[in-house]
This record gives sequence, structure tokens and C-alpha cells, in this order.
Amino acid sequence: MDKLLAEVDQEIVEIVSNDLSRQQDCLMLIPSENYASRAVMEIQGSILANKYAEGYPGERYYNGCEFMDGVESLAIERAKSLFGAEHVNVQPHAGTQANMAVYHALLEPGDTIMAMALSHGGHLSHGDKVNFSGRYYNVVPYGVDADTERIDMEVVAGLASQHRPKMIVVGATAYPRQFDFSEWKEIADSVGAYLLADIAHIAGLIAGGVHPNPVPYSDAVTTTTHKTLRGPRGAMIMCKSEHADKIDRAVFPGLQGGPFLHTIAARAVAFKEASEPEFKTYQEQIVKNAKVLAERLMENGFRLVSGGTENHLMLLDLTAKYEKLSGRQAADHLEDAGIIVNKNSIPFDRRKPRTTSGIRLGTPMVTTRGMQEDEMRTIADFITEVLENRLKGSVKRKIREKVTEFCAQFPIYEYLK
Ligand code: DSN
Repeated sequence: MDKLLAEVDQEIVEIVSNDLSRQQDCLMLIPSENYASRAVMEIQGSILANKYAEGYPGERYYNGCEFMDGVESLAIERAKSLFGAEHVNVQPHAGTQANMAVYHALLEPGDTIMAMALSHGGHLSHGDKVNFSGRYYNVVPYGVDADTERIDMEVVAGLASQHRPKMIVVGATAYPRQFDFSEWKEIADSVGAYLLADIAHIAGLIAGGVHPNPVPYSDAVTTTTHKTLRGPRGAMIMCKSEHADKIDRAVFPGLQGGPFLHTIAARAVAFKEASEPEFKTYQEQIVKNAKVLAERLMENGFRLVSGGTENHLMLLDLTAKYEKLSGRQAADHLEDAGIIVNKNSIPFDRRKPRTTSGIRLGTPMVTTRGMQEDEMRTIADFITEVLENRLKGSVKRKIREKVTEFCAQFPIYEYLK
């Protein structure tokens, strides 16, 4: 029982070591990913993983939970204070489960929800037809305007008044602009709809004060904890006190059994880290970096959806520069050079979701490494050089060497080497 991992399983040790090198040597630009802190990773690998604790603090279905209650209560109190929430449930294992719990708590199957279409930057669990949310609810999707590529609030208001949804979902995975949640609240109130804000991508920005906070305006707010928030993988739900019982019952026993106390403890640690002044500076830098990366890419001749970014991510429309290059091909070429992005549909994309005409880039991970504006210009130039020379293996190999050298100046997890 006391053997080291290296004594038990060399195959896994080798895989982890390879991925540590990849995470060190590559420029990781997927906007939904981040490097969790050492403290967050340490607690996830702790003895808290050994305990069942079905139920909630003070009312568990298992004995021996006195210390688990302490862990979960700390996570709840810290989340409440970080976001100003009335009630928090920290048990959802992932973002989709968090959204599912809110739907189960506040809706009946067949009810109408309005949410952003996945093809315009929404999320699978916002009513996409291949997801449970699209099967169990009547979904009215909204998207962006064809000219501005931004959400037109008059169109949203018109759809709401026409379809009278029971819930309006605001939130996105590929929308580079800010949300004014007070406007969403006004529209939801005008038709008597619940407002659900899914802030998975921007939770860190909100905690750091660089994006408006939907908590005062929303019936419920869901988020994952591992993106800009830089915690462990997992999710949580914040809601008004009046919905607390329904939402808690929807999570457990409605959708999940035992909570993962080791990741709930890691969430507590992440919320503590997010309440420190350095976290605000970090979030400000993510946004500054995104702006500079976007500007340099545009100077280099790329078209960005909506003409830039106000948050941590951007969507690059490849069709404007390279008619025949798909998002999938571009992401693969960039990976050859050690630059990791994801293919992503752009609004009104003529290609399928597995191919796409765009790529999505974000700055949380490179900012965690300490990179700033100058480095963003270098990264934009690397991207440009790779895509311009995408059929030349020798150029991509040369850039890969440069990327590795560049990344070496910003080391990660040195204690693991
Ligand atoms: N998979 C996440 C993203 O990449 O945006 C959303 O859940």
C-alpha cells in the first residue's frame, strides 16, 4: 500500500512524464484549459479521495463524515464570498451535469428554453440536438448577427416575446465579447423566464473583476472550475436562496451519488487562491494578452470573428486568408510546430463541426506561465509563419524548435522534474 507510483506502474509514469514535457514544450492556447496550481493538484491526490459522503454537510448518508463536512462547507463559503452568491452547490462533477441539474430543478421536460446555438458559440448542454438538453426541452436557439457577429439584444428580446421560454440561458464557449447581464435579466423578466448564466469560460475573469458578474441578476449561475478559474476539473452551481432546495435535490440524489471530496477540497483551495490580489492581476493580464494577440494576428492579415476580443479568447476565421484551409487542418499544422489550438466552427460556417473554418485561441495558459504582451506578438508571428508555410515540413520543424526554446524561458511545474 505504501509503494510509490514509480514502483507500481511504470507505464503510467512514462505517459505522465511525456505529457509533462508536452505541456512544458508546447504553447497551449486552448481557452478552456489551464495549468492548475501545485496546491490544487496536491489536494486532489490526497486521502480525501477515499471517502463516501453522499448527502450534504450535516446530513450525510454515511458515517465518518465530520471532516468532509468541514471541507465542503469551506468550499461553499469561499465560493459564496468570491462571487456574492446566496447559495452554492459544489458537488457537480462537470459543467454539463451542473446545467442538467438546473434544468431538472426549474423545468419540466418539454418546456421551452432559449440558448445560444452551439454553431454560433454556445455549448452542447445549451440545447444542442445531439445532447440530452436538445432532446428533453423545446429549444429556441439564438445566434450572432451576420454583420456584427455579436448577439443582437433586440433579436433576443423579440425571440423571447414570440416564444415565451421558461428559461433563458446566457453563456458561451466561443464568444469573444462581454455579456451585459442586466440586459438579459430585463428580457427574462419581461416574459417571466428564469435566467441561467453559464460562466464556465469567464468565471476567473468575473472573480478577478474584469468581466461583469451575473450572480445578482440570475436565478442560477453554473460554472466549471478548471478554466480561467484555474482550479480542479469539476463544476458548481450558484443560485438564489429560493431555488436552493430544488437545485440541491436535483444534484443529489437526482443526478449524482457520492461527491468527489478531494476535488471539492481542491475547489476550496482554488477559491482561496482566486480571492488573492495576484489573481486579479493575473486575470487582467489574460485579457491584455488576448487583446495584443488578437491585434497582432489582425496586423498579420487574419480576420477575427467580430473584429477582436474583450475576454480571454478569439475565433480566427481562416476562410478570409486561406479559402481552402479548414480549421481542422490548421490546428494540425500548428500542432506540428508545438502550438496547440482547437478547430472551431465560426458563425454561419459552411463546413461541418468536425472540419470547421475556424480555430479558437485563448490566453489563460500562456498567462499562467508568466507570458506578457511581447510574448503574445511572438506567438502571433509563430502562428502566422506556420500557416503561411504549412506545407513545408522543414519550416514547421524549425518553428517547433523555436517554440520549445521560447517555452523553456517560462517553465511549468519545476518541482515535478
Ligand atoms: N469543452 C469546453 C470548451 O472547450 O469550451 C466546454 O465545455
